[in-house]
Amino acid sequence: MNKTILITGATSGIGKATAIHFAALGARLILCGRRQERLDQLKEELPTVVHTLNFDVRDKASVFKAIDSLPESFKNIDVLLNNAGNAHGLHDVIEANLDDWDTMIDGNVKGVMYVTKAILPFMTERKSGHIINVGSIAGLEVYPKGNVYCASKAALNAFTQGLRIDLNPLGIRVGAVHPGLVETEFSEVRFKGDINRAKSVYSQLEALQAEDIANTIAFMVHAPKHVTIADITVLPTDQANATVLNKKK
Ligand code: NDP
Ligand code: 8X3
Repeated sequence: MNKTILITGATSGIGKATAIHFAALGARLILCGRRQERLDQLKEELPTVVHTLNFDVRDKASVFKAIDSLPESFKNIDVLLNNAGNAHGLHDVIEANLDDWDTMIDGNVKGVMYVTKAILPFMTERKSGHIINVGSIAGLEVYPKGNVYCASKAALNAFTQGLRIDLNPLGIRVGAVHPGLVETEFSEVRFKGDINRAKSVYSQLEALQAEDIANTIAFMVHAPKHVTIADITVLPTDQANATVLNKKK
């Protein structure tokens, strides 16, 4: 596959599974995250050309510095996968922690904006490119105690639609995938390392695996150039919407 793909949040879960998927197809990968040891391990293990970038998407200066540091041979980015993000906490607005709110808005919303803005010139110059944002069912429906995480993904959904409008004259494709429950490190992060609570989110049902979303992203990327998959919502069969789950007793 003759494409250069930049993936944020490649050290875990959906981003890592997508990196593995495209590496097997021979794509050139730019893998981003904050855990350098995991980036190094992926670079060593993946059967393709990999360049790693270590930055926090919330840090505007670091984002632009990292993208600026890309070698010329990696600057023709064909696909940007804005995947980095997490939920932090699950509390009603009275109990919720303001630092968690800042982390989610800064990472899930502003982080995507910074990375997109830093990479856009490579796409606008060539009038070519594909941006895929990882939203969530949480951005389409609000659930109890989801307040700011849901707001962050709803904002990302609006940003995705705005990007598609603004980049339409340039032929740059923009789409979003909105997963339901995917068994990754997501809930471990949300519950601040409480592994048992994290596991219980995915117990008594068959959750999506990160590879399921990687396959969906690949479907979006492989669509012919005149086809934009604007939105895909992917749920486990055991999940009907943001709140209705078929948990087996
Ligand atoms: P993981 O926790 O497994 O992966 C999150 C990834 O994002 C990690 O690679 C992490 O890398 C990176 N990341 C998080 N914060 C930052 C930051 N501030 N700067 C740079 N990188 C960051 O979770 P998932 O794979 O599940 O999550 C990926 C995306 O999918 C997220 O946007 C999430 O909201 C979304 N999503 C997840 C669902 C789920 O049920 N799991 C469902 C719907 C959407 P590192 O820590 O190394 O920086
Ligand atoms: C992740 C899915 O339902 O845990 O975005 O918010 S959910």
